[in-house]
Amino acid sequence: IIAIVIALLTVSCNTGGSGTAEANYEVVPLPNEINIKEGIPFTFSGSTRIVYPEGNEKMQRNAEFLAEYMELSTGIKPVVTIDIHDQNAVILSTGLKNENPEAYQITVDEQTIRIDGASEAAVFYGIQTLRKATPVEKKGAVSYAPATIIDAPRFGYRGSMLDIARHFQPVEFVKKYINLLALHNINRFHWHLTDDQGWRIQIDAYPKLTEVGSMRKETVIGRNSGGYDGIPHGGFYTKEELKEIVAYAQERYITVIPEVDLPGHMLAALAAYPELGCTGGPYEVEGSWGVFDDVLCAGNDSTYIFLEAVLTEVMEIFPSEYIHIGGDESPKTRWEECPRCQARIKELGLKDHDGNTAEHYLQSYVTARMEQFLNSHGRRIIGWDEILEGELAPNATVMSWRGMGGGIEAAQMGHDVIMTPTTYAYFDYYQTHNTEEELFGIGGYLPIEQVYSFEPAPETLTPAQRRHILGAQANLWTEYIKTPDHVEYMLLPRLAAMSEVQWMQPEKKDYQQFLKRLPRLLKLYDKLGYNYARHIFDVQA
Ligand code: TNX
Repeated sequence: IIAIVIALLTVSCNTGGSGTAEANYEVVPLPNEINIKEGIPFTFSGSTRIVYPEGNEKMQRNAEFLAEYMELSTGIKPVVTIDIHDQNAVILSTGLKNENPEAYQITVDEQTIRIDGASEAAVFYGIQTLRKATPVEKKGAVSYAPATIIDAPRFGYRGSMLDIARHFQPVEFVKKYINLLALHNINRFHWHLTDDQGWRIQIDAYPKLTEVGSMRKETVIGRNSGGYDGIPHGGFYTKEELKEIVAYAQERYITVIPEVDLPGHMLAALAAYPELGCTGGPYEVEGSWGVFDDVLCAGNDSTYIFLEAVLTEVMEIFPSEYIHIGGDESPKTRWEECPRCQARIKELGLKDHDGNTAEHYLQSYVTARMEQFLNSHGRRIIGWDEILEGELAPNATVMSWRGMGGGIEAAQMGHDVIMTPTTYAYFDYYQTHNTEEELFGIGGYLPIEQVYSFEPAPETLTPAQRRHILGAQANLWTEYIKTPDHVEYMLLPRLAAMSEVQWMQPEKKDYQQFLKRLPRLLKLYDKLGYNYARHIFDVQA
């Protein structure tokens, strides 16, 4: 019944303020301002041209993206040109003056649609809006009501994290995933590339990382319960493939932020190079899930040589300012037992204090040392909120996942923060109370309405502290998620809700209105071949 109501609302919404025009500017995420004007609509047809400024390669690519999108939705592929047309044209320009580099404006009249952005990226978001406003169910010409749309994102960091360490995904799917981020105006792809269950990135200085560390063995029978599949999994990306993906994302104004999770979650690397662990091994690439005691040995000089070599190659592949160094869930058990770690603790003068043990401060030492190394190469670090334990590295950005507390504390200390708390942003949690879903969720319950209600910059912070909240991110861990289809299912449509959290001003957010806009986006998912949780509205009520 609810699905029918939503469908009816969509039909009636199609005219929502847009006269008789077919396009509907009320897309996801909803633009800041949509002013519909009186007058004759613009008609997109077989003779419409897309005009971009001469000599701007990015704008040419933007024009080609729009042409592709229009072809997919309408069956008409418009001509892309630098020739000036003031009739029957979609005109792209970077002429908008705005202090927000991602701000754009769309102006529609009978003759033209103009998309003016404050940057090429901004024009790209205008193109996404136009594309989502265009109906997909009919072939041929489309009419657009005269209007002015004024839009800019709330947050500069709009992220989505994908874990391909637990289950590897092919390059082609990673590209499809990047296109999905683009559709939701997401501009950061946090890529979790290493973990206990797999090392997925080619490193020339340490070839066994991928030779040994990229393949996990069949899970031992008996441990094989609660969703472990007992099947060996493997795969890694070559440098060429990684660079290709970085470029592919860049064309879509998405920065890839690589994560090398250290010093914990390192069993795949330890299996390849046992001398990096405190006990010397032997170790195995983990076949089950959890938090494991064997971590990089902070007492070994070889650990630091290893990390610097790995990060050097990571920097060669990934031009992003940020490198994510993980830092989460790193037990101190081995360090407590290890004479070399204890010697280093002594040498550094680390002591138990303020509720932290000397071993916590040893992890802070590892993090700060890596930060210093990356800073000296012009990069910055992000770490999970565990890096707050002990002493926070001086320039670190904190990714708050165990609730918002870590992020609030870091912002109060003047550090930048990305909010990604489990309660709103963990898309490995299930979406509905449905047996099958619960089986594949990692445990928690996260319905789309809760994602929508997420406020990343709490009022408890002062305005100056709130400015340290750079943005929000959805995280998809893939312990139980093997196939591309399943990845898409977990993301959609919750990513649509997250995109409104990331993009819209909070006072304009309205869950009921979002539900009315959503069905048209779902049609686009269908058209683009994305799988999504179709049934959530039937069950949720
Ligand atoms: C905690 S979130 C982890 C991951 C797991 C996830 C499962 C974080 C920094 N660490 O290793 O995959 O929980 O929800």
